[in-house]
Amino acid sequence: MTNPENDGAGDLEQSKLDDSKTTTVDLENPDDSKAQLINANGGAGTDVRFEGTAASSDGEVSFNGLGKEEVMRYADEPFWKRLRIILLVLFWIGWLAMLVTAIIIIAMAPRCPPRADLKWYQTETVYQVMPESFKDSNDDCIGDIPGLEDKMSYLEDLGVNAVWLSNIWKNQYNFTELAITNHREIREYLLANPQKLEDWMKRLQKEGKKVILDLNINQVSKRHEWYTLYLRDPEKNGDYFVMRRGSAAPNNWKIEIGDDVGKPAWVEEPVGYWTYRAFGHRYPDVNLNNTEVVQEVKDIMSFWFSAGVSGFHIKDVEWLVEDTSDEAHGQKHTAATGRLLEELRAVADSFSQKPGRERFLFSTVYDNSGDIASLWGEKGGKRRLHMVMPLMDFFKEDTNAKNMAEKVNGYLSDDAGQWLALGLGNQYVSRIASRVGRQKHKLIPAQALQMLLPGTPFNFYGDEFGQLDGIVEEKQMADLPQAHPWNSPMQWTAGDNSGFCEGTNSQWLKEHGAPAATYKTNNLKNSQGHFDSAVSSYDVFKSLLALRRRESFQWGKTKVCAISDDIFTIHRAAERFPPFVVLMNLGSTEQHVDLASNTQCVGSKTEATVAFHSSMPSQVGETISDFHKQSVILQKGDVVVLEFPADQP
Ligand SMILES: [Ca+2]
Ligand SMILES: [Ca+2]
Repeated sequence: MTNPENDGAGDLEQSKLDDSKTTTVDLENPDDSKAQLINANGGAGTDVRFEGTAASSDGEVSFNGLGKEEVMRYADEPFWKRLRIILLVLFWIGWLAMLVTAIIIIAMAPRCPPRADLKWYQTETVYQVMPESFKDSNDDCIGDIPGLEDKMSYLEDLGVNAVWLSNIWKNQYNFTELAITNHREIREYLLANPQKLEDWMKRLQKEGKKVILDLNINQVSKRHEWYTLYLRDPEKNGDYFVMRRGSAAPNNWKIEIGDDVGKPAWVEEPVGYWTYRAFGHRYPDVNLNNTEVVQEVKDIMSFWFSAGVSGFHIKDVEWLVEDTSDEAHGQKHTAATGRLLEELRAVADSFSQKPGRERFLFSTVYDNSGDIASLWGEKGGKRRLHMVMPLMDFFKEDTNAKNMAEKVNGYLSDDAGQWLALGLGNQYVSRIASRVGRQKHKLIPAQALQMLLPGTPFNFYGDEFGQLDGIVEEKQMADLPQAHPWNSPMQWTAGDNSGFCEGTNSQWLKEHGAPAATYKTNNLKNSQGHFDSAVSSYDVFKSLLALRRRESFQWGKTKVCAISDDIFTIHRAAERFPPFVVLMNLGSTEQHVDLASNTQCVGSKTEATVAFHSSMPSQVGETISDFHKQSVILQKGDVVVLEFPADQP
């Protein structure tokens, strides 16, 4: 129901409101019309109405202008007609000119050259240390993690932001690696617990630095909890190991690596239960076909990824999962290993959401026989390892350009997902400087190979200045089969114990070698001081590491050739960036290289700038033109890198 009184009062109010909100505009047009803008509902909306009066009143705004007749008279005059047409034409010409200019600018503007989407582990150089041999902090002459922490500034100066620590997990035996007793604890003599390591890694992360660890999962110590549980109840817990029941070994597989090579790989323990051991009788193989075990491995990875680890080196990758139904070939490179790698990759990927913080997985293989292509890449949606390192231990005293080209071409893959890890040495092989022996001049070409091929370089500590193998006396070698003179302590200086420790002799030094007698000259400080040559291999290493940051070396296409027995070439070219040619003389005499007759290997551009010269650094920056008339002269062991102009779009 409505109240009439209230309705009347409402109308009055509305009327007052209408008047107060009215603004009248006197157009003085021939019809004497007057336009009013009226707020008809108290401000919520606006009406427009015309009134038939020309008179002004208070509050009205009025203006004068041309009448319609006047306007029409001027409008018909030829001058104004022409002006209107000219202005109209000019407007459209201007508009079209702007359109055409915009199209030309867009079409002619130089496009940015395509850049590859590389992750940090593809652009950085990795430095591998045996923590026991790198730097001692407490005078027991066993290197440790605080010692390494102190030396991180050295790595930074070298241009390295990623360090790979080998074999740090708790082990049944000192200085060996196979008998891990706990994947979440650290060897005592390394002077760090997981929390300390985590704190350190998190500090490094803030500086953009990375730590990589070994992931040793193929076998464990017999003192590992898993094996203890197995012994307690083989029927219930046996599935954690490659185990078969029976009165005889399931097949005649032999141990192929380690101290027990050639012995049967199956051991009966306890009676009626056989466990498989690929690396020796003390190290039972874990059953990585068992989903519970795989979950344990994933948990170990997550534990360390969460603590700040940036990548894992998966050890003994070819041996991970066996196929006992295939007695002839089931010990190595099985299809099940590929499937396991996909599961482990998924864990790394789940920690890789933040750009620059991606986690990666890689492995070393010692030859490219077997199905190594199945280990890595992202083919057909099967994401496996990020990288594989076919160790370049073929590089020796007698290496020439031809056998090097053959080997390297065997590693290069057309699959962009199959990124290479480039390593010349590790703790299991004689050091590169010792391998080239009396052919010392070959050390620099070896470094160039590691730095300038497509992939990520992994430098073994000391190789950056050409450290030689240490010395383990023959008597000790007989007593200590695990002795490895190639991971003797880092030779920092010519001082006592080569600057590695200030204590007295330790078991570590006994087993892994005193520094070679040459350490007084063959040490880092000496190499940095240029005492024995104009350009040391340390200088070369640093220069090549910097050169590697150029686009063509980062993601360019690669062509590798031997243009003679002595001259090895690498051509690297990224689209629309300056291409490079690397020339190396592996022979023992001076060589004159005629580029013009080797265009299939080095390209056909006729002008270049010297980007690197191993024996004459003063030549860097000089321009060489017309290779048809002049050849490039290389002394023995020389590495020369030429930079060519980029292709224009
Ligand atoms: Ca120590
Ligand atoms: Ca295995």
